[in-house]
Amino acid sequence: MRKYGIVDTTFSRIDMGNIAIKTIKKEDLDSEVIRYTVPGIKDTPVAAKKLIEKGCDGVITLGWVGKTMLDKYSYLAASIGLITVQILTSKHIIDVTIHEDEADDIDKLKEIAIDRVVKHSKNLVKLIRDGENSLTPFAGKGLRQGYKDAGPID
Ligand code: RDL
Ligand code: RDL
Ligand code: RDL
Repeated sequence: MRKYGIVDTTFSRIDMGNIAIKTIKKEDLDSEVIRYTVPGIKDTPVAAKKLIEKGCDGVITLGWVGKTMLDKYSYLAASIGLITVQILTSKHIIDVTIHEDEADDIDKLKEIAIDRVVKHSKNLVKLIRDGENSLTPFAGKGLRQGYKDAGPID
């Protein structure tokens, strides 16, 4: 049985945790999912590390970044933290981030968020359950999360 960790935030304006749980449970029937909610993105690296220490094989973080420059600096710091935890633990942490300025319209933002969470939850399951070569058939295909695929350049 595989163990997946989900880290989400109270800062986020969409409950992405529920979407990730549903997707992972549907994709991997032999799985356990542990959820850890923190205030904001800068709190996600330690939460992810704690979930890995509790036995998670991989983690998905669900962050929401506000519109200001300060928010973007917070994201950069959080992202470097998440990469550091991955290097220290040799476990995948899939960083799902929604930037509030990706769309003006809240319905569009929601659509981006749902698409990105679902696609990256599936990516996490593939990497953890099916191993290092599981995404190789899709290499170079211009896949995108939150948007339509860009596609390959022939
Ligand atoms: O440790 C408490 C906070 O510092 C932490 O939760 C931060 O991640 C909160 N935060 C900011 O301070 C900020 O300027 C967040 C953002 N911007 C942001 O855009 N998204 C967040 N948190 O999730
Ligand atoms: O962990 C999941 C994603 O966060 C990770 O795969 C990122 O590298 C995806 N990504 C972005 O989030 C982004 O804003 C990528 C780019 N831009 C990019 O320009 N090239 C990428 N990934 O390969
Ligand atoms: O080509 C349009 C988008 O792919 C581009 O604007 C990306 O930077 C958008 N994006 C993010 O901002 C992000 O934080 C993406 C991801 N994460 C991601 O994980 N996958 C994407 N885009 O395809």
